[in-house]
Amino acid sequence: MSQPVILTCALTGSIHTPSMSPHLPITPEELIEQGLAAAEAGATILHLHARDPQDGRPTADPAVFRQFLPALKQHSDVILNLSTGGSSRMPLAERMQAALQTEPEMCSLNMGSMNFGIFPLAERYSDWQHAWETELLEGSRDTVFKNTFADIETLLTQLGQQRGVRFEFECYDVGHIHSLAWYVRQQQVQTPVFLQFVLGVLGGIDAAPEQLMHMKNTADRLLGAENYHFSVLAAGLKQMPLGTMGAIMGGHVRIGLEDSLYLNKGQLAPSNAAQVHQIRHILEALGYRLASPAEARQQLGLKGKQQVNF
Ligand code: KMH
Ligand code: ZN
Repeated sequence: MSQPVILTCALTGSIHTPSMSPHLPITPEELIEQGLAAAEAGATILHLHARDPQDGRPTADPAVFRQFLPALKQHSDVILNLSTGGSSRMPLAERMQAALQTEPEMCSLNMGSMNFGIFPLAERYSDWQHAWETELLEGSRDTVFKNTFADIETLLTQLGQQRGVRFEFECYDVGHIHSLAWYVRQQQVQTPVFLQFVLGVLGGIDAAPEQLMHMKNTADRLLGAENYHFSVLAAGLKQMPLGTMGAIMGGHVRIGLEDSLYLNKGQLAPSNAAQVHQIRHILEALGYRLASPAEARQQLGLKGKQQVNF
């Protein structure tokens, strides 16, 4: 029997904006409701960003995270993974504050500076609810998503070594895998590592099957297949097909409204749980099952939900 599939559900992110879908969770109450529903539907991990409850603008304010983290922890066994990516225009010190204070089991760690173009989304919509939405989208044309080696080392040290946080290493291209392999060789990162192959972000590798194979082959060559677990995150409409391909390749899957607002072309997902149900149906039809949080904690070497600070 193939290994159970660790399913990450990324609830809201900082790419999509409120005017793009009425189903994108914004407030702490909506994040709690959608997070628990996604966990109930089978999600193993929730990848979490926060938003200003007033207008949906991305925020990294620890006080906002603290409005929803305790309820998610109390009412589910799901693994809570805090983003240190925030939004690409935030400085790292701001992006990592919530994780420093709450000391979660997992955090994302972005493995390189890059362009992160979400400005093409602006031309697909018209009646905007908030002025900040088009400013954020257009602003990505001239923003570098900064993740220098010093930034990476700050996260490895202050969250990894000092707080026992394990990482979802976000790799948007093969160069990011090269950087991670270097840190493994420097013994600054312990194996097995958990790689998130991110495909389809404008500025990173494109979302095509041959590129997923290229990322996998690169990780095998630079890390060794026995030294990493991988998950597949494809942005937009490639989310379900490339995620499914990832599971078939022996990997794990990430879905969620952070990365795609859709179930299918032209069909908005009515919730994060609907995407969980969809990928679960596909995977189970192919003979796979979803991993429980307990199985994933064991496989990824997590510290346990009682070791967090919320
Ligand atoms: N939005 C994803 C493409 C992070 O939060 O650290 C990448 C991401 C980064 O989730
Ligand atoms: Zn994220």
